[in-house]
Amino acid sequence: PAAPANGRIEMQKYVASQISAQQRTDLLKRPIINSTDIMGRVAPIMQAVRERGDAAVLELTAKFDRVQLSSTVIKAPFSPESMQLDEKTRAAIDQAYENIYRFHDAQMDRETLVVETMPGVVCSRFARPIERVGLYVPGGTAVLPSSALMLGVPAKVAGCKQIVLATPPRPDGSIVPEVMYVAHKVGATHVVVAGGAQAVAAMAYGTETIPKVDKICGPGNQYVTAAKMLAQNDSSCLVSIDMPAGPSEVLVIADQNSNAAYVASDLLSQAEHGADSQVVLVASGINDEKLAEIEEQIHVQASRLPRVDIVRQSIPKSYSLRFNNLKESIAFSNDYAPEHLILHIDNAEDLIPEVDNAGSVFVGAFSPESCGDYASGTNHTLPTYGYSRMYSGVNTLTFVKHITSQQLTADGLNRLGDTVMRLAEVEGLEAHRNAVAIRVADLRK
Ligand code: HSO
Ligand code: ZN
Repeated sequence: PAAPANGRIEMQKYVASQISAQQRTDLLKRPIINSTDIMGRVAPIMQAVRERGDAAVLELTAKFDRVQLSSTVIKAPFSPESMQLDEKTRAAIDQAYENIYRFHDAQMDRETLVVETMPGVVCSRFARPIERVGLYVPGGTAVLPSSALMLGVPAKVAGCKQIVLATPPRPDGSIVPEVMYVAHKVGATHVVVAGGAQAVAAMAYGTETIPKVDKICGPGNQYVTAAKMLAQNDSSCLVSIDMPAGPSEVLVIADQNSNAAYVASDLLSQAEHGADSQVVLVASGINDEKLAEIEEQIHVQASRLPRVDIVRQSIPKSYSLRFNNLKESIAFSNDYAPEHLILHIDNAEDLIPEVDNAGSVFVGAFSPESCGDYASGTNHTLPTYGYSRMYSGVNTLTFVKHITSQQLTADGLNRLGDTVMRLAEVEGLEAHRNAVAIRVADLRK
């Protein structure tokens, strides 16, 4: 849709009772990502890195980032000069690190689960870190040390042995000191000085200097996402990924009592991420004046933002949708399955039991998404595009796998034997039956 001629920065407006079922379905959809086109462009990049390693990474970095480097990787320990920060920045990163560490440390699965399913039959489950992980930290229009924290801290807590962090270089070929400092704090073993599909390929296949990893996590643009998906589908490199990532999004539920300025500020904090950011205002039982107040705040606050040019693109693609009550509002939110859900309503915590789908929930007027984006402790690498229906955000368990085990006593095998033998018979797998029969025969002599 075209921007309004009067230059106002405003969302589209819908009223739930006045839209068709088809319109409702359309509002729930995210813009279609043309993945075949992108895959077609990414596949040759992956192939080049797979076949020619570092040389290809250096060429692609020269081509896409316009930086001619002589090496693709910085190994730990990182030099103090590479992570020099002013005191305020360092203190902010330290505090964020502490909170994120606390919350993710509490998620770690350190105890073995042991269940005696029947006498003499003991089943267990225990966690082990994924040994080598690749963390993709985007560059582009913003410097993102927060993404380095959100990926690096859980990897560290999980106990991953090799933590490889990849991020594109600045024009002078260096990595921003904030990201280097975080890499140091989380115990990264390597920083790959590359971005885009080439960085993903390098971590998936390994090069002469970049170690191959077992799992690649982190947000990124469409090329990075396509590269992660191609790598995951290529059994020759045996790598998994966290989740498919789309543009960042927020859904705010506001009512008649909400503070219009706060609501607008939250919508804009998401809208400034990119022209493709998805921003939805679900207005529950709001009158015309209140909605107008929020709209005015969006325009006024947006106009003052340094990234107003981005917001001018994302806000007109966004919309507000009015419902008569909270019940309908939350039902819509659950159908939309947002990455971030902000509950700008009184007693917001009472609504949590009704939340079925969301990456992360921000409860009440004093819980802006910004806190979760940076420093409260929760992770900001969250499922977008409606994937919060079935995916969790990145967490400590993203970096571990679970191993199960069992131990049967002779008595346990004797008790369970007939069941296993019968099921093996049903499946026509005689060797299976025999593995039990050969033992049970001895026990029953
Ligand atoms: N809202 C973004 C995360 C982020 N915000 C990073 C600021 N820096 C996606 O969840
Ligand atoms: Zn954000």
